[in-house]
Amino acid sequence: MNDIHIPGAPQAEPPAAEQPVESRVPLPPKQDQRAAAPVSPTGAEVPGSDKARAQQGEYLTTAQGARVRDTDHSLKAGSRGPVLLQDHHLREKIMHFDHERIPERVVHARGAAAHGIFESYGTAGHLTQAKFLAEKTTTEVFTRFSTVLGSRGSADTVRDTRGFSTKFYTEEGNYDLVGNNIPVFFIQDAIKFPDIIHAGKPHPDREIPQAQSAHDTFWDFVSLHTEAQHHTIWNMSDRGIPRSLRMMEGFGVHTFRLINAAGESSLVKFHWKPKLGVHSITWEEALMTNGVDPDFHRRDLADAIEAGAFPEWELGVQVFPDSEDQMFHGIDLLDPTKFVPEELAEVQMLGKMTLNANPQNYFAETEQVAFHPGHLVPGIEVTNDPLLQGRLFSYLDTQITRLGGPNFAQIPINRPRAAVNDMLRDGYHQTADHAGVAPYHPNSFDGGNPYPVKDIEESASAPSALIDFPEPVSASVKIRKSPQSFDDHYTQVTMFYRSLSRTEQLHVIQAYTFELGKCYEPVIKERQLQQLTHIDADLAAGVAEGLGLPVPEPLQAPVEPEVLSPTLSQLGQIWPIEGRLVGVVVDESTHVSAVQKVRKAIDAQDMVPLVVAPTGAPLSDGTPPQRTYLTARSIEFDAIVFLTATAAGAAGDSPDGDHKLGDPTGDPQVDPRLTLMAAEAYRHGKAVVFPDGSPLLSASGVSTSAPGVLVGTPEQLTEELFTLMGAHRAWERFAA
Ligand code: HDE
Repeated sequence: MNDIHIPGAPQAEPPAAEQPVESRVPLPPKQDQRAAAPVSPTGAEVPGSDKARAQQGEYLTTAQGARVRDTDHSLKAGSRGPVLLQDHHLREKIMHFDHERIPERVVHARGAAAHGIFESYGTAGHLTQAKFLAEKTTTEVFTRFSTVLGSRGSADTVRDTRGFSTKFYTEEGNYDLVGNNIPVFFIQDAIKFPDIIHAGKPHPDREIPQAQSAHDTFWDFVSLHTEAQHHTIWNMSDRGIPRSLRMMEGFGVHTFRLINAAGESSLVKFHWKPKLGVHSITWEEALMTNGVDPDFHRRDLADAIEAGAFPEWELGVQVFPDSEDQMFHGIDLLDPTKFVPEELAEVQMLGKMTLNANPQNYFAETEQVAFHPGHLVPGIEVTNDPLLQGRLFSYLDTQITRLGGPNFAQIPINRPRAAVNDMLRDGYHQTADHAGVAPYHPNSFDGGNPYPVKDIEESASAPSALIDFPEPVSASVKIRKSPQSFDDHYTQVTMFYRSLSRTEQLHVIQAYTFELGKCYEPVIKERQLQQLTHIDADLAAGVAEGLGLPVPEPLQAPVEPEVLSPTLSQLGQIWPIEGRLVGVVVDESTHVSAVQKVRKAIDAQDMVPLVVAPTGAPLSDGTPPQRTYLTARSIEFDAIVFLTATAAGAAGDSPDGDHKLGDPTGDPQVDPRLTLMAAEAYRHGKAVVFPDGSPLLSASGVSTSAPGVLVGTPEQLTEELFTLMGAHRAWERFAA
């Protein structure tokens, strides 16, 4: 019964059991994968080059193309003799291997990416002349998601901000929207970026902890540098532990300027809205996931795309008049620690992004992609946000070290689909073979080419070109200072906390308590508690109680926010469930017909059923289990259907083979691994289905009357299960 495609197969064709001994045409790439587009370093289309640039040959060669007879033995003076220096193949192979790694990104090192398309609704013409937004067009994109603090090999479900960067390969040049899943930032001025990152990264002496903010230096910085409190509370909220990269919002964070064909300017903030809604996991689940499946988000994205459940986001903007003071409802639009609640300015949708292909090669695409907020197209401009201004320097500069020189725009994934006539020449890793003798302007040798637009056309019909918007700059003095309007560090933090549901507020309290509980220095905890008293008394009291510390007297009382923003809450709606994972747990007593019925019902919802069986042996109809009681853990599943009438383990299983079996609690007749799975899914708020009278219920202590617990004939309960899953979790299970 292999009728349901389970994502995650490593190859297009299963490998042969024996080592092949005849050369053959290489396997095609997997159906769900796509490489960077086959364009030349100067943006020209190169027919057929997609095939040509992959290694196609049936015979192993050296880097110079000479066929190799043997790659398993070095050339030696006799079979027991020393290795000969003349073995070019050996030296070339090892030399290249020695240099396979490049420096990881100093921030956002761990990432996962996908190719896709952006379809604009053609509704933005009144705002911008950028063609990919103003007209109804389709533009290819490449999107990379990331965590911020961890190294490239760190785990996915850490508590952190997520990067959300999209490269639009527009006909007017590449446009990069380099954002995060949180709409505000830690700092107001780029000059503080090394400080916040040094504070968040592992301690320089022992290089721990990895990929975490739960340590003294992070809390030292944010409790002293109070503008960081806003971003920090978002991190402490459920936004810091997303269920999936597919279930995150994205934000441009800064205010940008759009300019329309009439030269009129508007200020905007960019938003990505996920079709699947914004969802998170619980903190305990996140911690477990980091051990059980550190690649959880990366796998989830790739599997969903492979399964055809293509993730989608709508791109929208909040629009503000480009007024002289650049304020909106008292919010300074140049302050990146503030956002504008959607209740004050609705998000106007401009188009939709669909991620529909996985990268063909992680290094070539996901690792080598180079984003930059300064990669703009005509009609999109930056503002004077001091954080954004600093970024405009950093992203070019960082690639010199990371990608080894100034020609990183020529790496296939970074190549524009527009003609490139940049007159930039030579340098490390130059792959273009430039013709002409006059790479300078003006010239009279190469026919004067290439021309800046202004030198040949000044008319309205001139080709589009980047715009330097003539924004007035008031007479001023050189000064190292932020404007006074950047001074309020707490009101929006209070607004954020009070806009959350009680369930979410309790998660925030738990998160602060956990993180501060991991700090060693009492003064750090006390100082941060003091900060919390400026945000909300209930929050400060909750955290102080968990830490066992007295609540400090607030130095300034929290300011009652003028508006709350209920759209900040993730709870209370029903969302699509496609691409989610459902565990289907079987035991010796399970009828295969029930398994097939449940699998089909799940598959029909574009979700993935993963069969969990006592061992890896196929079921009686040949269906292969995807997990066993040994390999499965509840964290992988959004919901679990137990088809286990007895829930007894397989004969002969012993704690020597799986220590989970040695759990002395529960019912001795029930396999402790199923008890554990049921109890975990229950306490993580997941929907769970049990057969009538299953001893698993009492063994795991799950109450049949609890919200989200379904008991009966599992095959008949799938519709009810799917409805529950649409709400993501049964949070009301824990309502006080
Ligand atoms: Fe970045 N950031 N950043 N950042 N950032 C980088 O660029 C930097 C900031 C963001 O998937 C680096 O190519 C400075 C805000 C994302 O490849 C580096 C400042 C936002 C990514 C850099 C900021 C971001 C980066 C490291 C303060 C959200 C990953 C490697 C002024 C709006 C992009 C690289 C990818 C990456 C510098 C602040 C988002 C060092 C100096 C605010 C999503 O250049």
